[in-house]
Amino acid sequence: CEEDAVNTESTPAEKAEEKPVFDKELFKRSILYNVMNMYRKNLEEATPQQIFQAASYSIKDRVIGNWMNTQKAYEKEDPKMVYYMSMEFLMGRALGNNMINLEAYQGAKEVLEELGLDINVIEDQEPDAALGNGGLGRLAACFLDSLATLGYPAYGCGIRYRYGMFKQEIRDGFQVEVPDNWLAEGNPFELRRPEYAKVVKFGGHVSVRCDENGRNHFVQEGYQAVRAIPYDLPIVGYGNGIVNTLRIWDAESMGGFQLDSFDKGDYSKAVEQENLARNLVDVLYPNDNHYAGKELRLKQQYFFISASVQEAVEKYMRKHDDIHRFPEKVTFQLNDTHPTVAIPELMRILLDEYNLGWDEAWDITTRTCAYTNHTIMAEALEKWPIDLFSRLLPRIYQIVEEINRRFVQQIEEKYAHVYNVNVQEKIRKMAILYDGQVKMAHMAIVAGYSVNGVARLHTEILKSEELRDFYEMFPERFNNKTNGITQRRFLLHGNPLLAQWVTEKVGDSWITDLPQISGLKKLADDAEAQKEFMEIKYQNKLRLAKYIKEHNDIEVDPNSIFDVQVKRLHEYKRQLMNILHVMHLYNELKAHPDMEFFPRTFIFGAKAAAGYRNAKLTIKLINTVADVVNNDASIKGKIKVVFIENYNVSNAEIIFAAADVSEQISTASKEASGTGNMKFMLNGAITLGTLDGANVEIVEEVGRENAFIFGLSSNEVIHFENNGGYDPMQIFNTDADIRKVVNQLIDGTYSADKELFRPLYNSLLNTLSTNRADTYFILKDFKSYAEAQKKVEAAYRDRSGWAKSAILNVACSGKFTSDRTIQQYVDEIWHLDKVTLQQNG
Ligand code: HBZ
Repeated sequence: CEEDAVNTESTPAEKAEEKPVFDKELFKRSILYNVMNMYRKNLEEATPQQIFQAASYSIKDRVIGNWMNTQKAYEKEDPKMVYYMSMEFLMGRALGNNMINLEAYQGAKEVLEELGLDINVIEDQEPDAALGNGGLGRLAACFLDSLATLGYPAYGCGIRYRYGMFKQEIRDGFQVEVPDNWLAEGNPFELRRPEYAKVVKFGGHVSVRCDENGRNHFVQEGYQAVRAIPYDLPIVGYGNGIVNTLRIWDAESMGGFQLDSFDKGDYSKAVEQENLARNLVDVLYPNDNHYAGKELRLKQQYFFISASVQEAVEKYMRKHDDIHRFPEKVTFQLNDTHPTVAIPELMRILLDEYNLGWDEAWDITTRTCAYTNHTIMAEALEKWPIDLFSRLLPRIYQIVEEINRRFVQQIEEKYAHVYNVNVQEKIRKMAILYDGQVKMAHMAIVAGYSVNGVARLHTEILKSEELRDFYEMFPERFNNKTNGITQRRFLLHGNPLLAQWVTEKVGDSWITDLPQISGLKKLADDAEAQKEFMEIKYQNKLRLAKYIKEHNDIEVDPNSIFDVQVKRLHEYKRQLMNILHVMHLYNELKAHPDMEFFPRTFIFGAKAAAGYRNAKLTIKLINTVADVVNNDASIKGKIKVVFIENYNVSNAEIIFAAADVSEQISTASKEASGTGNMKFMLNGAITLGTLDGANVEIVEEVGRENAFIFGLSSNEVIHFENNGGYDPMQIFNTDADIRKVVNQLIDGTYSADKELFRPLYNSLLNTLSTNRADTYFILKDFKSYAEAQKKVEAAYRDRSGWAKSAILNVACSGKFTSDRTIQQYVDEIWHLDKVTLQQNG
């Protein structure tokens, strides 16, 4: 029927006329001019870093016109906007991404070639903008890419940390954290916007003044103030002329010794105020899925939120006169609970600056704010001590108290006369203020018009377990938005060979419409296509092998199975289970040197939070095992173990492209979604995983026969947890293979210091070390994992069968584009309208 359809679209020639092509000559002249103008050099004299800077300014020139047009169109059309509020935006590098989205990559590559330059070398000069820890921060970056590409009006709001996620160095097998001075050479794409500066106030106390009408006014006095200065980064949509804005705030001192009139003449306070500005945005907290309760972190949260909310309200009022209609033009999406002070901050502005009554202000706020939950891990939940919170944010705290008072009343009204419900128990579990703590998730749910999880399973667990009481009270607020990733970075940019191949087979519509990639399904059985696919995978494995040789000085065999686990290091993600299994395979090979064995390369990449002992020790263990195994000539290189230092967005692109096996082995129920799993799938790696997070949906799309699924189900895990755990000693005592590897942690096999890995041993067996032994069911799942690994090996021997499965993974990845996720946020939560523009050349 496709052939019969009447074609109303423009011909390719007409299309070419509509779309301005990238002007290569102009780009070339611009680079040469920039090198000269910025450095008084000609190209031959310039360093690669200087050429990167020059090229970035040339690309920025291409972006600027579209950026102005977009913002003018928003000004004119006055569409509803989403403000994506996030402590983290893990953007990675901008130059390559901007060239890709301007559809200028190929042209730019050719120009650089003509100038005798390799585009990869130029791109490698750029530091990653690593303003995030992991999944949550990278999701925010993918969302911005999709919002711009789909043409939705959006702002990202965040912090311009002077130091992003630390750089990881491995010394003697241990992780060492090195500061990430990403702004050292300047950031060519950013714009400082001092005209939009805001003042943010901390501390002091609240006075009540009664006006002539008998109305109370609340005034914060004796505070310390900081000036928030926004820096704007362009977010370029793919081929559509749209450029949105990521606005990140820097902190500057108020200058001079300006203090609130209350404190005039207080020298030490003035010095404190200077220091506050100096430290506020120094560094990103490097914890993922762990709440540390640091005062400076709460200051960071309020700082960027107060500035962003003030700006959103001011921007709205520049065009409108009725604040009551604010939610018709503005929505705030809170990326986890970190930005939840947006709720009382918006209330404060409406109550204290616009003099609205409580009910009016509450109505506006609760129609504006929506909340995304990214974890069920108890240790990640933000619970601020009331004394800290109220001291730092006295007026905000008063408002939180009132929100809580009314909510508790609502609980009482709802349940007072319900048979079998203990109202006090409900209040204990649900109140925002309880036990001396401010529970941020509770506030986000009570004030949010939408609460969403990030994969279907995760949302179901929220509803039935962690947030059950809230779901019972506000069922209509709960919804799921399964995560996604941008194919523009993780296939088009990261894997040019596969991208080209896909385009040859199904056309290039997948770039903005990923489900079109399903056209590959019909090729999965085609011997020629399988051969081509495997050749591309081989080339990508060579590229990664070269990276590993350069960075680790380890030779790996590109014909071996590349089995990869890259993600943050966390016990629930079970890197420990993976390396214990490697130790087991090594034991097997040593015991049976002539056993059938397909060569394997186990690749790890992971940063551990600086204070997370067992995570850091797992890195040491991986490196120690690598040293032993890689240097044991008797196994003839059949196993190699590689720990890639400083896993980040840029080397991730190279790693995903080269993977055969994608390790997604979290304890079922613990990984909210995962997004690395999707990046691997898109690049044709096969998932070896538990039925956790979005793995469930991946398997649903590709078919269980095209994945290796093992281990306890989430229901089984939750059942054990609700009944006091399980007894790992029983497994230890009965399974000789497991006993052997666990004992090897403390018997000197891998470390002369037998006590070195004792904490890992204890975490598996010793109930004294934690409240329960093997909290993450590593020994429980080990056997089933080892069996799945055997199936991987057998499957890989069948080259054609493997190629078929891998191609099907690519073909079935359409659901996991962040374009789909964003469209669902738009349709079901935000209700935005698209803006269309012509792209400038
Ligand atoms: O968010 C991750 C989830 O673990 C992952 O399953 C999901 O795919 C991803 C996107 O939804 N969560 C995080 O990355 N969380 C953090 O990085 C984090 C950072 C600071 C915190 C708490 C969590 O205080």
